[in-house]
Amino acid sequence: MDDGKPVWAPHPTDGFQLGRIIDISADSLTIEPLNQRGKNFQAPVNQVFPAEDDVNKHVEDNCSLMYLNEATLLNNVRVRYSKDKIYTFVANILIAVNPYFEIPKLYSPETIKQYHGRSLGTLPPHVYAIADKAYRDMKVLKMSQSIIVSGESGAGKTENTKFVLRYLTTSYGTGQDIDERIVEANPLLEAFGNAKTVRNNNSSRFGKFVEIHFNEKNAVVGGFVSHYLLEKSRICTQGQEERNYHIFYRLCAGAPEDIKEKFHLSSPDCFRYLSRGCTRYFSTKDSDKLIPQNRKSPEHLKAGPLKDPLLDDHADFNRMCVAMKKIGLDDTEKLNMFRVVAGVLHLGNIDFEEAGSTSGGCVLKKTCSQPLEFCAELLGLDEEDLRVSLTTRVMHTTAGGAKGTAIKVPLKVEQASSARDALAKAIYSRLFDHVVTRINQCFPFDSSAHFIGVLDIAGFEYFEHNSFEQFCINYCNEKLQQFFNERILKEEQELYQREGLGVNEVHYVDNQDCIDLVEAKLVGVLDILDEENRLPQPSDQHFTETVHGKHKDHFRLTVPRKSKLTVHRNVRDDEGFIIRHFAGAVCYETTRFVEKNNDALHTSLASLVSESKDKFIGELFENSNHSKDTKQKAGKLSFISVGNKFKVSLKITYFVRCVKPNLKMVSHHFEGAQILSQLQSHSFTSCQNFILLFVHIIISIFTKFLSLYSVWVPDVSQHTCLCVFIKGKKITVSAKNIKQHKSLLCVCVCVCVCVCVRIDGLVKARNLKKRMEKLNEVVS
Ligand code: AOV
Ligand code: MG
Repeated sequence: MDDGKPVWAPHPTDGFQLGRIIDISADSLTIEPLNQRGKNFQAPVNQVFPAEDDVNKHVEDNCSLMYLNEATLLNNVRVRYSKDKIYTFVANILIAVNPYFEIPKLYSPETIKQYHGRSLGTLPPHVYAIADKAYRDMKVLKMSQSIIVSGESGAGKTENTKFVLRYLTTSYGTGQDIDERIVEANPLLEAFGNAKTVRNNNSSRFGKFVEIHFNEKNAVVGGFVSHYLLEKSRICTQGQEERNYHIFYRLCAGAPEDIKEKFHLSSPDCFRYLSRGCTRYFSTKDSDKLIPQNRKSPEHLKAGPLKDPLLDDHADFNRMCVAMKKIGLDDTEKLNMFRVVAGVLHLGNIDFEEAGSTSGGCVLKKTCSQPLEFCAELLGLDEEDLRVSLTTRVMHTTAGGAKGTAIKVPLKVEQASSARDALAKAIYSRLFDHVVTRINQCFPFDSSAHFIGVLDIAGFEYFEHNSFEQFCINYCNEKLQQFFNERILKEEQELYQREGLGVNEVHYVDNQDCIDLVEAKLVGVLDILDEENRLPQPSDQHFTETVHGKHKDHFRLTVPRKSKLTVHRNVRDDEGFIIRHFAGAVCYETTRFVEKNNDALHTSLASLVSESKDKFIGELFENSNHSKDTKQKAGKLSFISVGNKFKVSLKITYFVRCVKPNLKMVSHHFEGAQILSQLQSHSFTSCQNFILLFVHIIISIFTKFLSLYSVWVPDVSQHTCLCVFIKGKKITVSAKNIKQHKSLLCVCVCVCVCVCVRIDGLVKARNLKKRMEKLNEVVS
């Protein structure tokens, strides 16, 4: 690098900048930036990388770069992004940069047709290429496949998941209803499970694993959606500038007048559960009426208090209704769902005040008789029973170990408010379960041979204030990263070792310790939190102290105030902790952790709703797969069940790693440094098979030299990689027989005179014939 050639050196905002080495000391280099002559700076040796000869040139697969390193990878992605080429391969892993605008024709039906049956590498990188590869492998290997879409919040996971589903159903469906239904289920799922956050206007607040099932003839026969970890706290409170689930606003904005009247709906401003994010409530002396006080930007003021200028709730409501119809839901079912949503809104408006008697209990505020009436009406409950169940709790005296008489214990204002919120969360989350169950009933299948599963979870998140929700989401992402590490890095290296290949060990950060910190039995944060919930007087402070006490010198856990990694330097150690995740350190404030971990419904409220006069409500509580788990287990169990599904049944996995180009959520803006940190946490540069890369480079040179054929990408995850044809005879060059021949030379000689194709054997005979003819010409 020191012969005057350009190098990439670190840059604070762009990630890397081009420069020239002008001096070398023991551990650092002096670099002169190419575009700012004389403004020399020092850079550590291990952070300076060789640049490609032509930095404006881009390649479809990063493995085709002459020098593959963090900087050239970032530059390649940057150059491609500037030309609206958002997809790039790293072997068979796909990087997808969110363009934040619709790229013409990128997902058109014609493009879908183009990718049909085409091997990876024959066409420009695309999420369709990954989908087709998964399909062809399922067909050839007769094994189910999975595609994992990952990336931070707003990176494009959900959009890419939808493209995969659309591709598979369009290309390999039978043209029947079922294909459309699988795709149309998304607007409905998103209406109930997505919300606007500061990182994404349509952020998924639940994880999903969508399976597309195929029959023996490899045609789509049906689908199945598993969901987990719906963010329940959002139903009652939202962070500043964030919203509740879309459905609430859409219903208020778009429902026809007669329905609005029937469900007593009006503007979102009138509902406590919808206004936490955008408005602040205060009570005046003369009236207890809740008055929304707007504290948003002029843009928001123009749009109306709770109308988000970026979202069209009215149009989205209509779009959702069309989707409901398409998947086969009738009007009664639709209205049932809307009625429950409205019921939850009215429930949220019920407020309490001290009873003023010696009992220490509370009563409903006088202004709340209407919300109580509406809520009871919509949920099929008796008004008086609801009032009593919200303000008291039934306890049984125990006499000699036997259950004694039931007594009603009055609840304090805060306790009654918590009981109300717990009821709202229980009702809404069961409604969400029901939506998913109904969706699954819309694309049933009797039997299936295999399936392709696509995983889309809520992405890694870090806000100014991070709470229990971010803790759960980031824990899931940590598990996913571990799966990626194991699948791509660990297994690959073990394979090289088994086969005696002298490939240098690739270093990567194993995050098992971070996962143990969260989920280990007894000492893990989740178990400590559960234990805290079991105490007679649980407290966030005691929980936090226990966490710090049990993990005093843990590398992954630190006390906030000592940290330089976060803006929360003044958070006290009994108020939070910092966890060093694979994607960065996050400071969690533990206030309300205990409460959020405990969604327990008082027995009186639970039995009240399960005995509702309304059949639909009764069924929600009867059929819910929550059964007795009124307590949220931080998603631990549900995530593991999805995780196990990968580990046990799906050996072959494809990765689409989504990248968010900027925090402003705008198009054509590439923030190099923050993209680099996303790419680093994906560990791309370390996951190559170096030998195959070498062979690949040689092939590139010769194919270029002979102007023969396009270059085929070696398949890193499957160690057999290339096929070589000489006069019609196929020679397979795999990691294994490279070792057998004990010489790379023979491979290179073969490569000089032949065309290589991937071992997957899916190259079309037609293409092959043409190639062979040309090849014969060259050979002769
Ligand atoms: P996420 O799923 O990764 O975030 P989304 O898939 O919801 O992110 O993408 C966020 C927004 O980016 C979308 O609403 C689109 O406006 C835009 N977008 C993403 N991909 C594309 C694309 N290929 N073409 C055009 N626009 C796109 V989260 O659910 O918050 O983790 O939790
Ligand atoms: Mg999403």
